[in-house]
Amino acid sequence: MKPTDSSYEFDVEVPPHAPDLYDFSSIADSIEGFEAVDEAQITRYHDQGFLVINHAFTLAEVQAATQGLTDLVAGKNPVFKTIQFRGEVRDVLDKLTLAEKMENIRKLGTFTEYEPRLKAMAQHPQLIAVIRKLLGAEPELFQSMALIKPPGGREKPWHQDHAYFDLPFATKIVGVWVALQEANTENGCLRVMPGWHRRGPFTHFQLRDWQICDDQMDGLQPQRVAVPLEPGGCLFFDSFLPHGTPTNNTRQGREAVQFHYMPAGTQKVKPEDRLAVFGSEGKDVSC
Ligand SMILES: O=C(O)CCC(=O)C(=O)O
Repeated sequence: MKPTDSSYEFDVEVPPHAPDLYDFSSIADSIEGFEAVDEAQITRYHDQGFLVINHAFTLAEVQAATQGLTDLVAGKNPVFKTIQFRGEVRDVLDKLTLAEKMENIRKLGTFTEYEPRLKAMAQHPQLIAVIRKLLGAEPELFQSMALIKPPGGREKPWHQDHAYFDLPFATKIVGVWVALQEANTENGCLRVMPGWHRRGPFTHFQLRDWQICDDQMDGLQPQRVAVPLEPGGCLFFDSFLPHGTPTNNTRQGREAVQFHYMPAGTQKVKPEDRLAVFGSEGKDVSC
């Protein structure tokens, strides 16, 4: 691996978020294992915009996926370059050990075609069966990402995932966030706004990230729900569900992978079409 290769990406530094931006008032309900998904859970997903399953993946599956990520970072597949490191390590990357690199990664993207163990997780038959029910259509995986929040790892501001996708506004999309390490309320588990997927698209702004304005999410603690997960647990969520994660101010890392599925064969739209829905231009709004 040649870590200083210019094809790697580096994160930019952003100001800290308000200390109460991710305060929550309750913990999400959850069910045990893929087998527990019944009609009532599907109805609940459509109402709440999310579904939490504990122990969906076995520890062996989690370990295999984790090793797959580590091998990608170690350069075992030299073609794979979609890694975003923290900006602070830009000039010293080639001096870091593998463990140090792992501590300084923010994201890995689009990896399933480069790593069979991660592909196996994304194609897990029981996972796909749940998504098929949630979508009401044959699922097609169109995005994969590893979200690594080491100690000190930065926030992911409140946003709707659909605002990132050049896909028709009316397309149903299901995201799956799988914990590879414990994600708890302290080290940066997700926060969601139950039922808010039914409010449609929110205007996004390029601030600390491509995000919903903080002012719009202010004072909502009573409605915010935290989604702690043990390794192997996962969250299914609608692409219109506002969600975010705070800075990891603990000494405990938090690693996860995320997959997104659309109905098979969905055709892309132009970025301008997406921005007409989610962007602020021409809408007389500011943040
Ligand atoms: O894992 C995280 O910290 C946030 C991930 C997320 O919300 C996203 O990438 O859409």
